[in-house]
Amino acid sequence: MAPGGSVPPARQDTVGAVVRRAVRRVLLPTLRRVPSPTSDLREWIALLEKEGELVRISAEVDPDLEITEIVDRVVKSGGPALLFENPKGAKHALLINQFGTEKRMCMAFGVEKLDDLADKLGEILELQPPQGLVDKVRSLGKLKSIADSMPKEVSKAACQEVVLTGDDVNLDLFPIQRCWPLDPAPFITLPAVITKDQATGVRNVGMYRMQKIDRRSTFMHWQIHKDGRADLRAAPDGRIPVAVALGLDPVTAYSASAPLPKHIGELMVAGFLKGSAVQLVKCKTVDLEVPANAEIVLEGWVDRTDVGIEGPFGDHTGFYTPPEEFPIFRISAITMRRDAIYPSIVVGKPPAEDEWLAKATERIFLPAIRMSVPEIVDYDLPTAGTFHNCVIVSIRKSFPGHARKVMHAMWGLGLMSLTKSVVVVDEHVDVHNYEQVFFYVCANVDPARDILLSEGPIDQLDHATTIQAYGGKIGFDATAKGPDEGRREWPQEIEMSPEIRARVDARWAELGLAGAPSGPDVQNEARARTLTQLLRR
Ligand SMILES: Cc1cc2nc3c(=O)[nH]c(=O)nc-3n(C[C@H](O)[C@H](O)[C@H](O)COP(=O)(O)O)c2cc1C
Ligand SMILES: [Mn+2]
Repeated sequence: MAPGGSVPPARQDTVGAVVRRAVRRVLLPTLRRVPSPTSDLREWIALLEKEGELVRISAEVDPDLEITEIVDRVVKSGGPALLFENPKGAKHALLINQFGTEKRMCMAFGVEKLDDLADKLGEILELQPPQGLVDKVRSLGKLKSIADSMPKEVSKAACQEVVLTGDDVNLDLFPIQRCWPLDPAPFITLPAVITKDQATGVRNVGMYRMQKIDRRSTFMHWQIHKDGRADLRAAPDGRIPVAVALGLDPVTAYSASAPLPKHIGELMVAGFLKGSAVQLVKCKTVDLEVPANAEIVLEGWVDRTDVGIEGPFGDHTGFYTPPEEFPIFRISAITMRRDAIYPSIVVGKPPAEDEWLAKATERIFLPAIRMSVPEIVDYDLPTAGTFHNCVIVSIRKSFPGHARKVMHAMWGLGLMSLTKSVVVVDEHVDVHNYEQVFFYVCANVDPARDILLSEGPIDQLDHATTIQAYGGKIGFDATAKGPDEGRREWPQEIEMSPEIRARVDARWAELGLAGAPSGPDVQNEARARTLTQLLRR
């Protein structure tokens, strides 16, 4: 390096680096600021429209099967949200496919990528006793954001502009879809169903399909492992009040589908993810509170002895779930906004719109899973595995049998316990790169040694098990095994040396191969991406 000159080269670099860092950290985020989560469905629709992510359809379209066929084509081609303004036979518009792409899911949460959600939650979960003043102030800020997330009660709400009771209660007002040809009736598919534990008063919110029976009643599809079902089971007099909120802001709607432990409030998590508390208003005919920003609210009762045969229903498993006994929801009031918009979703053979609800859950729950199983680096629930059929997990392996420990942990963790198969790989494997995972499963597994068969609770919707909701589990240990696990010497994986890679990188332009990938990693990544995209389309 030549000595002299007015500014020493090292100093110049440092100033340049500082400026570059400032631009990257301060200016760029301001320029491409992602909009914050929206406060209600109408603001969300306006945002979608502004961003070219929503198409209004004014032609009359039939909620009986026809909407499904249109939406299925749009979802599978990565198309926009749809607002059907004239559904046949109904008084209200229908919004669908609001969650159907990764981009819209990120818009809903006001993040650039879904992984940012994990970072946000991880910061809170990993709160440590603060060291020093700066740390204390930062921790206080985080604690305040939790306190500010608790739902708040308000006295007036748009969702009660119209109140219908008695004979005026009429589900025929809404464009409830019959989704698939063998469905016996229309189903409400995107509800936030609110109940309370009668003993503790703890509120639960869950998303459970509701088959329409008549103008004033539906089934309530509370599966046996779910919190809503537990609230009914525990009711001292066998009946509980129920409120159903339809047409929420997208984050609160998502929170109803989140598999949280029973004592953790879905609406608190929604408030935290939104950055503002969910506002609640008291119901008119039952002792419950509902999100004030809802478009439509159904109030009523469910009684353990008041049951009927629900289904079949074309489900997210890709099959029809067979008819089965479920409780009936008797509606005592419908409250709503004037010109309320009815929200819907169609599930079916994957990929469907619910894929991105599941992917949001996968990312949001990573830090929580790491709290119990810290050796987990990352995990992936393949869409084709319909949430509960398969989980791929990468671990920092540090003792014999470690992969099996993680399999058992997954089978013991909340609703993850329902998963049928667990694939465990080493930390350097990209769990989202299915081709890479397949390589390690094929290469590293000795089927006589590395497969763990077990049994346990299985998702109630699973049709493959002999007994409903109980069956087999399989674990694949695709990690490297060495002498510490009593195996012969494990071979080394092939890798080019860093020096040669750097040399070829430096010479790439000279070779006249410009435009081609400049190294094996880039190459593999590019191939993996196309494969993942194919799987997701
Ligand atoms: C679109 C959609 C439909 C769903 N339908 C049902 C259903 O009919 N019954 C059910 O038990 N779970 C259903 N789920 C899953 C539950 O919403 C999920 O397990 C949630 O954690 C339940 O809340 P809980 O844990 O408070 O019971 C559905 C999820 C989605 C995304
Ligand atoms: Mn719950």
